[in-house]
Amino acid sequence: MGTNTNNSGCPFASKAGNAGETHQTTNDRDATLTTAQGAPIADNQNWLKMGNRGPMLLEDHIAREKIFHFDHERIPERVVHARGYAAHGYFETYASLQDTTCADLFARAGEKTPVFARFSTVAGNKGSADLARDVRGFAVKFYTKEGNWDLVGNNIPVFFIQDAMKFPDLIHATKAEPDRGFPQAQTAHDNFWDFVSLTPESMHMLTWIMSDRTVPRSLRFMEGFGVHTFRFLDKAGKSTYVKFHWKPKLGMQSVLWDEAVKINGADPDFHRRDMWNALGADDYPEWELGVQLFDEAFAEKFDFDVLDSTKLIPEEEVPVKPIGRMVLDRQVDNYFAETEQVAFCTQNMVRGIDHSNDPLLQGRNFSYLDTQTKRLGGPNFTHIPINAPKCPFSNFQQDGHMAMHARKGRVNYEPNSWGEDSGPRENPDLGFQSHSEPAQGAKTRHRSETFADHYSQAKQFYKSQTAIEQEHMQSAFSFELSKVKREDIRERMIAHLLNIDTTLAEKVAEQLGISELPDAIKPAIQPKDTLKPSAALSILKNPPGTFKGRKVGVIISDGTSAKTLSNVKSKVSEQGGTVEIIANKVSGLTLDDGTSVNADERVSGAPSVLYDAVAILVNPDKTDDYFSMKPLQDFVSDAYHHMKFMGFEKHLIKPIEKILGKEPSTGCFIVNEETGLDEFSSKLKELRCWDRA
Ligand code: HDE
Repeated sequence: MGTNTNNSGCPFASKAGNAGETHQTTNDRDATLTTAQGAPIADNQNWLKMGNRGPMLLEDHIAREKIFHFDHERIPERVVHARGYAAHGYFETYASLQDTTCADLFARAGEKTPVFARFSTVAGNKGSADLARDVRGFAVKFYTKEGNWDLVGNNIPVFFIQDAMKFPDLIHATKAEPDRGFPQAQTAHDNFWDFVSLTPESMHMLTWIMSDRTVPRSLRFMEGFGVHTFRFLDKAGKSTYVKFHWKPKLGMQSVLWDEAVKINGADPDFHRRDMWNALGADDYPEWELGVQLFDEAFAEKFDFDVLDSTKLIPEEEVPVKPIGRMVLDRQVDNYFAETEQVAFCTQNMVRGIDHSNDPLLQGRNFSYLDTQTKRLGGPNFTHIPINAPKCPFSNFQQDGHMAMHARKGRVNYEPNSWGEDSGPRENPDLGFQSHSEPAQGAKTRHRSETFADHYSQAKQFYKSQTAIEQEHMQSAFSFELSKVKREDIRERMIAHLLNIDTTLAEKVAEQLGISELPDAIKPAIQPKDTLKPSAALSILKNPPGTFKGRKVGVIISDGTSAKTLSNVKSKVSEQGGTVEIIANKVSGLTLDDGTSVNADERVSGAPSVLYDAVAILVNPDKTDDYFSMKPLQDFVSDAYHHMKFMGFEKHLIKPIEKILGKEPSTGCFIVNEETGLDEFSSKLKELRCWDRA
């Protein structure tokens, strides 16, 4: 391919516009730019004109085709979960589950099934920031040998509502208010809190979304849940109830709210960048898939209705049994083709897995197919490669928009009697079987009484958190409700919180300035005080015990000790983490031994909220320059107040003290070439120095 300016050698250059514009030309047919019809294009810079200065001619079919296609580049974004990020990988089965399910993907130990996993926020539009306080979608498409199975879950095990009928209201109330078109990606507004405070079944979910679960540090550090109760069916049709759990191998971790707010400004793509970089560095995220299995007898005895999606089954009551692992090991080739066009559907089921009568799940089974048809423009979205099964498939469906698979021959129906060319047939042995559940009753729009307890598990969730996590929840409720302008809505919420935990209600009321507590809302049925705290519900009670996948931000300057820098890098790497270099310029830094290094970021572009821990190795000669920079002062102050482990050289104590207004102490380490680094690096796996709080 040749690069010619329009004044030098390109045959069309003389006709072209601005001097200095670049025409990249070729003589190779295979490398030739063509129209969508395959016709070679000679000039991709200039619309056909009458004379050099116009007018432009509508007859230019090449320019019109280009612009027409551009005009149609967008498809409707998802109504919910618009902002998402996805990756390819595989699921590996640990052991045969054939005694419980005949699902083929679980039939053989070591079997690997390709997967595509998409993580998302719910409320924001496609361009919103990653660190919104929000539930994260956790959707996995398994391309099994017996068809696609989609497990379309969230990173929270319960949901806001019990019945699909209420979903449009929930989402309308959550998203931007219709008159003003804001707020974006936030529940901190009147409509949301008005709706949920009139919807007691939301209370359990509210405690989760006001917890640290909704500000994950990385998509790689969060759990996932199928939420609903599903069924496993064995070959004989015997049913076992199942709840699905994804457990991240790197453990759970969240950011503080103050960090989330600042990350959204500093790097709105924080989560997707983290995932992209991890995959690019062959640091593959991994989750274990676990199941809680139980039978009808347990379901009958359990305190709550297992068909109610606002309830969970504590792991202490039914342990999560690991059945396989998912490894994500490949970035997408094209974001639109894969991440945007992937069409998850809860009704994509395979033999051996079945729905339960959960009224939320059954409503979803209608919604997803409907939404994909609208979003992707017709019923043939399964022909798009990311949605197509990877196993053989064959049926008599035909035509429709963008049909890609056309059956050859005369037959497009069955039964038929066309012999060899007669097409596919039913297979009772391999085909999907529904659980043959007896059903009877009057048609009714009633909600079962077994769904009526809206507070007990909310109480249990709050009780299960550490004191730090409880404080975060109090602040989150106060933050959100302080953005609500109507006092009666705020008070209504306090009246609900009184049914969950008195201290929680009092603290939030105090932080909002409500001096007189309202009466508690009268519950439909009395909440239980007897549910035991469940450690599995807390993030901090389950520390990862590793720094793997995490990052230290290291500030250096000209003259920084090459040895100390290299030792910091190797110590962090021993802990499984990585280092990012930050300086006052991105290239041409010279260390004390004369070696030249580049930085990954400038100080002004890399606030400490982007890192899990920090080290500051600024040379004494450069200390005044660096410490007079406001971004550096914020870096230090935030790192300290966000309770990050900090390592710095001895001469930096004074300038740091000046910023903090006190001596840096707990969780701070004096490091140099020889000493301090072991102490600093061995602390990293604790992730945060909570003692400093
Ligand atoms: Fe969804 N949901 N949802 N949802 N949902 C969608 O489908 C819906 C619910 C979830 O990465 C939509 O493709 C209804 C629960 C995820 O592409 C839509 C109800 C859970 C994703 C839809 C629910 C989810 C969606 C929008 C109440 C957790 C993103 C675009 C009955 C278990 C999947 C689309 C992806 C997406 C409907 C409730 C998870 C409109 C009607 C509960 C992870 O079909």
